Amino acid sequence: MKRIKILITLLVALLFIINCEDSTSPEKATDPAEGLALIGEKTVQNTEVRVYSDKGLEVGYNKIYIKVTDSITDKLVEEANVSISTLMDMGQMKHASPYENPAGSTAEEGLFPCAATFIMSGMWELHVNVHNLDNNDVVEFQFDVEIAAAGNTKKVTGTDSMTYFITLVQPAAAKVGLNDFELTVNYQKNMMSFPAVEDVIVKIEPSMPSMGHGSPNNVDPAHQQHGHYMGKVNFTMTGDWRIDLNFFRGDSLMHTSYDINVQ
Ligand SMILES: [Cu+2]
Repeated sequence: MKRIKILITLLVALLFIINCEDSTSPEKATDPAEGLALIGEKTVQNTEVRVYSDKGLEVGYNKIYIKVTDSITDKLVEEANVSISTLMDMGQMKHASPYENPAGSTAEEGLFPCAATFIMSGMWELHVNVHNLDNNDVVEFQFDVEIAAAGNTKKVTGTDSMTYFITLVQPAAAKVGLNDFELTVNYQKNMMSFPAVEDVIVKIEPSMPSMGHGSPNNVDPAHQQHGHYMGKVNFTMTGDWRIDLNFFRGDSLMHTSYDINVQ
């Protein structure tokens, strides 16, 4: 009996110690970029920038996370005006691509979220501009990044003769059943500007060409914000599916399709 009492006392003491250690441990115990892929890191003046993505960069929609650190104090900077831009130098000509900047000047869970839609594979420049509101540094970073080939972005000419870029964002890994379906739509205003298209009607039609059937309960992608369209796609069995997408602005504007293997 005495032994059990001692044991309980020890256990309570141990729990108390663990609790104490927890409450006094440094607040930045976990790296906000944990689990992300590091694309590049550079320091200019007293500001260090680290660029991350979910995995490597490829043709299509890439979420990009910018981590800003004061290189003198080694403290995370959570107040900054961060913006990115993209550039591909093809010799005779240069062009940019669609990209998205953080909504505000406060970091979200320690990082500044951006996105870049690379429209072709090869070497690109990723430019990051930071106005560090902690130390007032205004710095510009250039990262040379290699973009892997992938089939997520389609270049389509509309019936209005404009060039559009349609990018499949979701599903990243298609499964049997109802999947979230997300597209981005941009148009090429000029070589450096690819604004979001927010006013088109999208009709989705999945089918299994090898078996000659479609599926019920699909939801046409509707515009949310910044050229993102969200809907649902229903894959009723595994195998090779085709998703036909028709775009309308009044009259028919354009068509594209994606071939998706459902595991
Ligand atoms: Cu190019």
